[in-house]
Amino acid sequence: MKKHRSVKNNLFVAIATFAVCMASNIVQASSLIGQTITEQYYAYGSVYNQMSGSSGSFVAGSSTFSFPGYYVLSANATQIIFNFTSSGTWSPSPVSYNAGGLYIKNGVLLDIGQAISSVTLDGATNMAGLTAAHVTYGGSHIALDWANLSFQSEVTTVILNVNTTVNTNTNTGYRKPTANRPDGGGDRNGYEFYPTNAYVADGVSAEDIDSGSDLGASCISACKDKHKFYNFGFNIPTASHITGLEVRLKANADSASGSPRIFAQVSWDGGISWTARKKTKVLGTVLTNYRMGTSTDTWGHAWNANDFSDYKFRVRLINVSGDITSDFSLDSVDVRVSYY
Ligand SMILES: [Ca+2]
Ligand SMILES: [Ca+2]
Ligand SMILES: [Ca+2]
Repeated sequence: MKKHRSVKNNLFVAIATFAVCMASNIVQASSLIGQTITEQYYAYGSVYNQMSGSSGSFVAGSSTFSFPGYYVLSANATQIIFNFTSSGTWSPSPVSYNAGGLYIKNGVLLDIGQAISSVTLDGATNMAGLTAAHVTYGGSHIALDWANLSFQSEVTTVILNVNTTVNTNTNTGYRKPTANRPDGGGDRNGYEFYPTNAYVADGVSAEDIDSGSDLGASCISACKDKHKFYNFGFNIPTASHITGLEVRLKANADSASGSPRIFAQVSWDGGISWTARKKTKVLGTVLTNYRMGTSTDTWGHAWNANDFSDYKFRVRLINVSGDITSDFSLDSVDVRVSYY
């Protein structure tokens, strides 16, 4: 008797896992250490410079400033500290400073040299009557108004908790190029058909047909077609700190033969110097987005905002395949820069 074997087909269910990328703010805790802090006394309706110690500066974490007969001023990473060295009462005064949200009748204006996100009175503060209403701040300045309030030698302390944390989630959004040029290597013509089609993601592509002049997979510089894209029109504020950049491509190849990939490099000096290459996965045969870099990846270069000017910034794409009949299609290339 023949035994019938039932063959079960195992059905493998591919579970697509979606990585949900939350847009999170990257914050950088900043410290006052090493920062030069300046102090200016205001009273009797104006700036007041008639006493030794009316104005001066010190360095947080390494020096102090003395206002003789009043206090010694110092700072650590997050606090500015007044320790009073004599006893007395600050005089009544008309308004002496009132600008940019800063207000002083009789008191002191500090400039900490970096943007302030908040200032609070520390719980150890013990000047009677001094409240949050006596502290104003804006930009890099803090104003303390202590008119009519008293202090005691070696007892009174006023401590400001200063928060200079900065938010680094600013980015340029994805910017498109408005200029292109083939670079040397391979057939020396890059995307020889309709290169401007790569400016906008619209399903219409620039084409590099039968890309490359040699099969050598290691021959990335000499044997492969390259194309530069530029004039992205970035407008990044001059003093910004660049945290990273992303190059995004929408591309496909005609076949997986030769494992076609696109490599990318970026330049900060008009194409004289280039970063190390990054590469896409093996391209599929339908248009797909490929992203290289992240908001915190500088591609190994210390960037200035000015490096992203149209005059300087370049993206170079290199089409790499082990099959010289590979065709590359590029619907779009765009770049997003993150900074604070
Ligand atoms: Ca070509
Ligand atoms: Ca072909
Ligand atoms: Ca296009």
